[in-house]
Amino acid sequence: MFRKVCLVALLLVPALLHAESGLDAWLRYAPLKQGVAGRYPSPNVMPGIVVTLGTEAPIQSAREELVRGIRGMLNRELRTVSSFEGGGIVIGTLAQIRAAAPDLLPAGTGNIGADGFWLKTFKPGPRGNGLPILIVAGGNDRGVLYGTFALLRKIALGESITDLDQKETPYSSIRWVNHWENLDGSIERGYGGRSIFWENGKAREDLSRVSDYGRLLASLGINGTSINNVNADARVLSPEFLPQIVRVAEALRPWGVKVALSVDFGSPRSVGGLTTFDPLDPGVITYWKNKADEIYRAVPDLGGFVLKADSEGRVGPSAVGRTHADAANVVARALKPHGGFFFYRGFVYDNRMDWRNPKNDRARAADDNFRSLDGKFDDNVFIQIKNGPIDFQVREPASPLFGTLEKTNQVIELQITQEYMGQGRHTVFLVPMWKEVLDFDMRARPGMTTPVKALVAGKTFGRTAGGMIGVSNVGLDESWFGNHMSQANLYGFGRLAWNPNLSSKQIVDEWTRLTFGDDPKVVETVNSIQLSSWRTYENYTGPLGLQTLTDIVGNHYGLAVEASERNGWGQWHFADAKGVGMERSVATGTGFAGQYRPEVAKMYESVASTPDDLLLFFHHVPYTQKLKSGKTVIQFIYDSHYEGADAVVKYVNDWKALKGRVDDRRYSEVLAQLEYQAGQSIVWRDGVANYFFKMSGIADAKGRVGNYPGRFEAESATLTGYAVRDVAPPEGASGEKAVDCASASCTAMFKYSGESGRRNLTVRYFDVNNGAAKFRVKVAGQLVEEWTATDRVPTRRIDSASSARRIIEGVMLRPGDEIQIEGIPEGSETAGLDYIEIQPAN
Ligand code: GCW
Repeated sequence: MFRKVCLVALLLVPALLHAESGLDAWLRYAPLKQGVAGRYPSPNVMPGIVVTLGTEAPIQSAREELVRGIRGMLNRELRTVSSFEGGGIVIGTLAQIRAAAPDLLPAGTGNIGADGFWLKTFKPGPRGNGLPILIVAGGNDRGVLYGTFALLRKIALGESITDLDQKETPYSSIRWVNHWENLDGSIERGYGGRSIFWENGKAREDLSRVSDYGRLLASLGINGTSINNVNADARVLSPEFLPQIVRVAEALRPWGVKVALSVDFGSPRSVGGLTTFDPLDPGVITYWKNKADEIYRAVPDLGGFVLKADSEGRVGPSAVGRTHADAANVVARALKPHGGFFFYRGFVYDNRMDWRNPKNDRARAADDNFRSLDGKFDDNVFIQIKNGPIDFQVREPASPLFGTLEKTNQVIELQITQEYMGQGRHTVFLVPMWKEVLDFDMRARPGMTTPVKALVAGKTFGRTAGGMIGVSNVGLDESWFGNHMSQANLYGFGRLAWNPNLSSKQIVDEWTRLTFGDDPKVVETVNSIQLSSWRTYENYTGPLGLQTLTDIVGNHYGLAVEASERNGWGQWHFADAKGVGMERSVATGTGFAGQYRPEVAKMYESVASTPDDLLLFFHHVPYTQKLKSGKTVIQFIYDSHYEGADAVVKYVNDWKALKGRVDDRRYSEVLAQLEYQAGQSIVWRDGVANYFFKMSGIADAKGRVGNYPGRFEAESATLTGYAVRDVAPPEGASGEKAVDCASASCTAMFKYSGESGRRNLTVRYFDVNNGAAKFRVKVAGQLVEEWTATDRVPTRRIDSASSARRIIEGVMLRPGDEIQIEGIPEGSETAGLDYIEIQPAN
């Protein structure tokens, strides 16, 4: 009997609970539950045959995907045929379907735009030999692939496919990702491991991950990708390298994804054997022409080039006295005969600006650089503009340049990789942020709404093309981003690029169901974490338009409120004893607000009409300035940081309630990530709040800042071997100090003086990435916990980024007990300690 029960129990264990790596992301095709699978009976609703018209690679991929998806979700094997005989799923371009079955889709039954698709069911009838016909028609071969993924998504979401008549065309034609990957396999601002494209200066031997990635991209309708860093290695243009590009292009071609190259503007001189890179020099013109011809001979469907010029040390036309238009057009003309596009990045600025000049403002740079050139660019040039005027900060206004350019093509650049957003260690769902920018009305044409999405798609001023580019930077990790939850950003980017009118809620809901299944509790929890996560991150980092407050001259990850100040990088917030914020009005500031069209400029010009969320981006105000809510700026800074940190604690608890509802592996990986984030959010909360407390001298009305019940600083413990040291910047450690150990082993001893009982003991220590120190915690002589600090956060110093915590639950403590922490350094890790906290156990 017992064995029988076990057997039945085993059979009932849902496939869901098996460990999942995240590799298939939202394309898992997990078996549908019986009730849901019953919506697709064969052959009446879901035919058992797939008729593939057309031999183009993307159409072949579509067929394979369909077979794979139906096998996974419905456990059925589709029969594949290549000519139309009767009922079945028919996949092909509209033209191919018309030719094969002229009476099914007579001419005049409507067209489908490029990359678009039409899903249409025909009821059983003579044409289908009494069986239904389900067509997946594409405007082109890519459209067939996109339609197939749309059909599979419907089934994965349990939606009806019985009366389909759904036509979709993408909102814009350019839906690309960029990769900042170096040829040695490292990735600039990548958090999911090494490059899927490159290793040791060549394309990887095994490009299967590139093909997996192409599949993910195609499922979203993404049709192009650049494959090397915009801080470009000139070697990509060398003849020897060409075969490497060919290989990557081959891996992506079946998925309808074109490749593009980031180029170095200095190439004519650095690798082309010329003495100059002046774009008007005849030799340089010929260089670019010959180069384009040569590359297109090897990769005829290359998407084009991307260029970062005159920015962060990259050479550009300014070095030879030419304009961005001169530079862009010469390269664009070389690409033009091949149908190639040239993406000229709008991220042009001076990183050596004098911070003492109150008129200087990095935010002005893009508009200052490109405004006078509007109309001077060829029609295959696109100015690629970051969403905000600075650099992917936690909140920025939309770049004014979107509203300025009328006679020039543009695309928006969004950052999927979370450079300033917790780098895959914090869950931050960026779709709500992107939507805020995409929906922002730039008031660029009288009498019209002109949201950024319409401007960048070229709709507002009738440009021929436009769209969205996302900096993706996935890596070899099975989760692609180093965090399962971060996959939602790539998904969301792709869905928005296809249709920016989708809501954040709709996007995340699809993603969650596809990624984690349709258990309502899972769906609700994951959706709510994702949808609130950007605000949460903003709350515990830099709210009110302060920007992220991270270490902008270092890892862009840890907390360093003043890293932005008194240097040339121009991300200043000018916090001083009296107030904070950068004055960017026309009347008394840098004039940045005046770069917007009049109605928007007027809104940002005054404190009264600037939205609270951007107040400190546009204005320098006293800490006592009242916000629209009636709260003062300083109190808002305090409150938001506590709210943010509390929210992450709630994420952890909410996630824990999903145990057994999500497969074990992803359950524990996401839990570890959220617990880490909760710990870091406290570091941020305390660091930022204390910084502003110290600066303003204004106490927290709720008495929390500087007052931490149950916290005992390591520097106040009885130390053996450990030495007290200042931490830089000071807000990186509680009490601005830490202890570290220069010998083989050190101890910090705390004497417990509270009441007897079980307590949770939190040890806040430092885990740098160049060593693996050990820690041992003893209470009254008994070992209660030991661990090794092996995390790999991006820092080698004792600072906020290396701040880590260990929570030891339910430790029995009696008055007089000694709590002893022993640190054993290893490598360059000095077993640093910040504090312990003793809290009642739940
Ligand atoms: O924000 C900066 C990043 C750089 C990046 C640059 C850019 C590729 O920190 O790593 O360089 O933006 O967008 O060009």
